[in-house]
Amino acid sequence: MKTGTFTVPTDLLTRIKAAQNILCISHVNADGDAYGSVLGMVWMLRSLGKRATAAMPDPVLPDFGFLPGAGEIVGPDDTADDYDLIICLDMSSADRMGAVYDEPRFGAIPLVVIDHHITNTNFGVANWVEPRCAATAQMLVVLSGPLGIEVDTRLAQCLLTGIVTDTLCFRTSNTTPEVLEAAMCMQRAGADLSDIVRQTLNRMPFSTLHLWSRVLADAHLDQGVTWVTVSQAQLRQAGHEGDDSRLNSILSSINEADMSAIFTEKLGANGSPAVECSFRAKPGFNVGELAFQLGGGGHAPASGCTIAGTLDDVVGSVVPMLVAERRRQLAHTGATPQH
Ligand SMILES: [Mn+2]
Repeated sequence: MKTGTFTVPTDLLTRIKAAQNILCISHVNADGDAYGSVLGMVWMLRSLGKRATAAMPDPVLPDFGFLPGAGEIVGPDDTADDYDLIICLDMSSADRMGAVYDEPRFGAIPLVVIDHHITNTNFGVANWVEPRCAATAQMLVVLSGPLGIEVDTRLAQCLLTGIVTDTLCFRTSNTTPEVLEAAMCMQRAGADLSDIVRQTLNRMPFSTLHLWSRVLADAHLDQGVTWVTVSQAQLRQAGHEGDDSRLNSILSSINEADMSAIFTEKLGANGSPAVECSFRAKPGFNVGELAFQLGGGGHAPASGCTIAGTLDDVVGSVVPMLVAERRRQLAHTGATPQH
């Protein structure tokens, strides 16, 4: 398996090899790479004879129930307190662990980070952050080399799912030859590519179609930025739960826009209004920095943040920032409009 392009930090390898009972955590609002990498890590550790537990802050989404081990993922109330290592996967900052990180019980346990987000805050005692990888699952394909792991079908299925979902099936601009090599290795090891694509990208409930029909009817386009809002009332009417990255794909395919945004109304922890912002940028443009400035994170082509306030307030302040940011990037970075 070719892993020469990337180097796994020695301190991370040493800690993983020494640990015997490991908690693997991924992030709130989990996506395919979160599930694929947290379960992949568990399968890797178990194949080395270690005890490993996968934990996620939110209940497992039914869409990812097909992943080997998905039924074993525990929530915040079902973790133990005798782990000797915590591995955080696909997480750019500690707060992304949500309620699953129980500081009083876990504060003294060494915590390491494996992630591909360029905005990672390096919050572990050992951090492997590799923004050249398109998915955390791709990093685990690399990690399987120095750990001496023979990839079986279960592990391959988990890791290829992370790669397929984060690259939208090899369509994102960060789909390098190394991504394809990692995917090829997983397919050779038994992962079912067409099944993964069908399970993750090529299916949706009718409630999604219903929601999109309402949301897209009120889509906006202004100076190269397109956006939609999703209210709690619209989600309720459509009987729709949670987020949908495919709506991002639709918006980011609009000819006349270089940047796009989805503003989803949320209720904050204390009942006060908040808005989840999800940004996309065409090649040559960058929405990662803006999300970071607004307290979120992500990459140049895709990023997000959550801002306190009503839908109207947040849209009213953030859309002008996107418009200004696009104009600045057109002027200073040589980015060219994509239309
Ligand atoms: Mn990822």
